Amino acid sequence: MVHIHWYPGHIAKAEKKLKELVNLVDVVIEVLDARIPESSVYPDIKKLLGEKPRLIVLNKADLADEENLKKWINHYQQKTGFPVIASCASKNNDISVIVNKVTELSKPKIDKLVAKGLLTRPARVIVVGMPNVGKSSIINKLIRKGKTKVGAKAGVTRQQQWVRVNPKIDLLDTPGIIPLKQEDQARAAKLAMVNSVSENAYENEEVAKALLEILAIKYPEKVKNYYNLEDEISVESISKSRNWIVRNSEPDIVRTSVMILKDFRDGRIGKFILDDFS
Ligand SMILES: Nc1nc2c(ncn2[C@@H]2O[C@H](COP(=O)(O)OP(=O)(O)OP(=O)(O)O)[C@@H](O)[C@H]2O)c(=O)[nH]1
Ligand SMILES: [Mg+2]
Repeated sequence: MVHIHWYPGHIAKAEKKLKELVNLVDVVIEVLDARIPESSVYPDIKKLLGEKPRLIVLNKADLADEENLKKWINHYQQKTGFPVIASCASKNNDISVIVNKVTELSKPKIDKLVAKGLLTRPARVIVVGMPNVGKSSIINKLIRKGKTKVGAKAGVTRQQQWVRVNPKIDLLDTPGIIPLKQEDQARAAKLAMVNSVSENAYENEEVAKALLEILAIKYPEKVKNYYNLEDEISVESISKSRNWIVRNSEPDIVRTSVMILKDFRDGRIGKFILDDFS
């Protein structure tokens, strides 16, 4: 069993800060890790965002099982009613899709302002997500598209840096980092597998073992091929196949666990999705 240690005090603070940021915007870009489309969702996202329009971005799609990802995209579109897209840092064409979807999502709000007799203005947007899912990569791509920084806005409580992506979109230049609260330990373990959890919060050996247990059920052939395994998929068998042995002919579990996690995170073993539809 994997144990992930959270820090409740930090979580309460992070939640408050995130709420403040979300209050400044019209549209939220929610970034999830495509390898764990369910486990990278913030459990309290509905409470946090209310009815605020949301674009769901399944990032790191280059590391995810493509066929399965399509199913997840449909699933989330139906479940949430919001647009859902896949993206990855190495491609630039997904940025125009993000820009178009965000413009569409903000239109009702902007139209409402105009209907009230107010001046039209660009939609205000923030990118939120769990640690390490790729928020900064997406922000940077959007900013490169826009380039012009606009000053801190008047009338907001905190001085924030906004960037004009185009005449219709202002982006908050700070990612909203979702606090790492996850009471469900199985989901928390998956967050650790994709490197979304600080390394101090878990043991590599436990997380690597749990990862192999999932892969052995969902993608056994890929793991066997990559590590040249005959039959059994385990940290021990991989350690032996690599000939990583310590004193007394014991498999080097520590070193092998670190390697397995790195191989998985770098996409070397294959493209995977670890979650199941719930
Ligand atoms: N393979 C792959 N790696 C990605 C992708 N997007 C981001 N990364 C990598 O993932 C790591 C984290 O990306 P960031 O953009 O810094 O993520 P973040 O959400 O801003 O992270 P925090 O600010 O720490 O919460 C970096 O090493 C990126 O290079 C992607 O689409 N595919
Ligand atoms: Mg970042």
